[in-house]
Amino acid sequence: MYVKTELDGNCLVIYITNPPVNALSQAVRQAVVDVFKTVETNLDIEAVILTGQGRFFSAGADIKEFGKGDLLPSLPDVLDYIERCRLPVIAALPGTALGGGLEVALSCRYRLSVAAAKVGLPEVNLGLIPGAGGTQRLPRLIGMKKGAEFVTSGKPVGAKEALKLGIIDEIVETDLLEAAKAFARSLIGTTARSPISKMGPPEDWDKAAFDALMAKTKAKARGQVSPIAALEAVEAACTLSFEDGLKAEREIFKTCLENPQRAGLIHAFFAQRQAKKIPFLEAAVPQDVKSIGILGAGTMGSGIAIACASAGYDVLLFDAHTDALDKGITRIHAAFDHNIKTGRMSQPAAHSAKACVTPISDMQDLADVDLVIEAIVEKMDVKRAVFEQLDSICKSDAILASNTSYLNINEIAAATRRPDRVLGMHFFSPANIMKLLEVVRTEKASAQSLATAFAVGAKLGKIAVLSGVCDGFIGNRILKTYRAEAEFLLEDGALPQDIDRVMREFGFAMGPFQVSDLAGLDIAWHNRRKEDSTRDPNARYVDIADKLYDLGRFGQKTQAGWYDYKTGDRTAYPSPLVDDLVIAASQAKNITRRDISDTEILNRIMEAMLSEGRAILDEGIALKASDIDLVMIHGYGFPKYRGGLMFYGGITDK
Ligand code: T1G
Repeated sequence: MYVKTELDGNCLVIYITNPPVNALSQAVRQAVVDVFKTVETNLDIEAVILTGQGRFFSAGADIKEFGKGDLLPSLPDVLDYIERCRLPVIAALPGTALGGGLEVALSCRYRLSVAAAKVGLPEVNLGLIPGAGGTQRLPRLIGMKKGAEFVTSGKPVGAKEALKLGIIDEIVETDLLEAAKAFARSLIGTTARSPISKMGPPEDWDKAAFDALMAKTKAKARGQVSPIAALEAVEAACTLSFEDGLKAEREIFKTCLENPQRAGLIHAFFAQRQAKKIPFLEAAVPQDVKSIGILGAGTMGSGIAIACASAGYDVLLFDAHTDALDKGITRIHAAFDHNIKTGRMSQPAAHSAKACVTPISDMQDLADVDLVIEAIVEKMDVKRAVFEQLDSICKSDAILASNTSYLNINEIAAATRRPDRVLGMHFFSPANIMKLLEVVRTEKASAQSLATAFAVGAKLGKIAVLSGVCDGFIGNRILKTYRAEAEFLLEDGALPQDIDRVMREFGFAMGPFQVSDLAGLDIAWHNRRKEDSTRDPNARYVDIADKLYDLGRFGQKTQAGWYDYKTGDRTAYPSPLVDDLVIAASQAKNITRRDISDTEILNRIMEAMLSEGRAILDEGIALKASDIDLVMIHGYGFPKYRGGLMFYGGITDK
């Protein structure tokens, strides 16, 4: 099929038909070219509309084809047929047009869309740039600045914004195709407007502004190539003829195609869609969840409440301490007010989300909630007691989830008479921002309970990954090895600022010691004390962080930790005191310090994490290597363009 056509009198409607998203595969491209060849010869056709079957116009090129060589006709070839057609082609967008999908629409003479349509050029998210004229046509249509923003951010805009920018010509509130046919017929016998390719270069071209934008983009890219490449293509649109600009774009596109970052980012794209495909959950029907009880109004609990209320759930926020509850509600309202200020949320949306959150101080009020998410103190005895209470308060089919970051949820489940409905939903702070959610599968959790947690995670806009029960589940367990190896490297000869620099150059936003200073050395110290009784006495233990704690150096909060800080300045300054402490620690263990290369730093840290990732796979804690990649990317800042920890280590799902 790939393309369906309908001749309504003198008007030909061409439907791109490649479910589920009308990806522009080679077969689709060939079919479109074939149709346009007939348009050239069939003179009964006096108007042409190009649209998409279903809820998408097109999600762009078929991502599965990348890396498989040139499959002709190329998309630019297809756009040539559309743009050179003897009749002006009208694009009718029944929904989203992304990447090559928008490029197809831009090669049409006019663009009509439904109000719900979105348009964007997300190629940079795949390590690519628009490769079919998007970087040349869009800046001509909407200007250099707006065009550059489109291609470097990869963010789509809605129909209203697209209309304002001039990307679409009309938002149709009635029947899209009827309106498009009427529009197309109105052009018969008239001189339609010139194609975008005949428009002059962007009128707002400004070399200085462009250079400033390039500098900003480079700083933000943290080693990712595609946003910078996309800007270079936009510069070609501003300084070269359309034909030469198209050639420049194609060369830049091919360079990105060959860059390993493209494979990494596309791996991460498909990994995200594979994570929710869990064989033993396929037949499970998630329970309906409308109301969620959240226990604990601290940072995590209020963050989870913000996420749930933003998704439209009714939220009962419980805390045993009134002042904590008040603080939690204040934090929640402040977050929604901030969302209004930053334009993340409309005023009505933020106000209705605020109204979804009801503070309660009596657990009995949780009797009718569909799901409880517990986010109280990380103490097993307290959690077990609370779950026992919940078990007697909540309705029999309510699911009870713990947000614990490492405690054994099987033990928590054992405190209830409903272990089939007890599981983990491990959010990452700040829970209303971080995308990752580890759904922790206890021994007795039912498929329906797990499917319900995944469904809630999807509605929250989270990337949910299934984890088994172990200390630290997937992410924190790997993070522990990362931190341990970093501290071994300190004793062996490196300094915190060396290690952090290497990890930032690899693509992390921050190195492990900067992260520690942000998270608080006191929290980590308390966690280590809890492990003292069970720690293997023969395991290598580095006590430098303990010494920092003893000195009251808890990190940014005390303006001193692994680094020194100045008031009002979050810059991490290497600390001579810490360097001395590190050197003394090596001496105390008779370790002869040596120069450690950047390569050794990176390889030892990566190998420590990979070894733990392999163990997590072998133990079945994670179902797939790509799940581990998602956890490290979306929970711990592993650079997405490297595809994630396991992909970087050459370990992929069979
Ligand atoms: N190619 C191939 N498969 C795709 C696809 C694509 N472009 N987009 C989605 N899919 C699959 C996806 O893997 C999943 O498969 C199913 O469709 C539903 O997707 C030349 C070079 C459109 C917003 O980057 O952002 O054009 O798991 O679960 O949540 O210049 O899909 O069912 O087997 O995500 O409703 C640029 C990528 C390509 C858009 C829909 N385009 N897609 O979200 O469904 S490069 C993109 C998305 C390009 C040109 C350049 C989203 C969506 P399965 P889904 P959704």
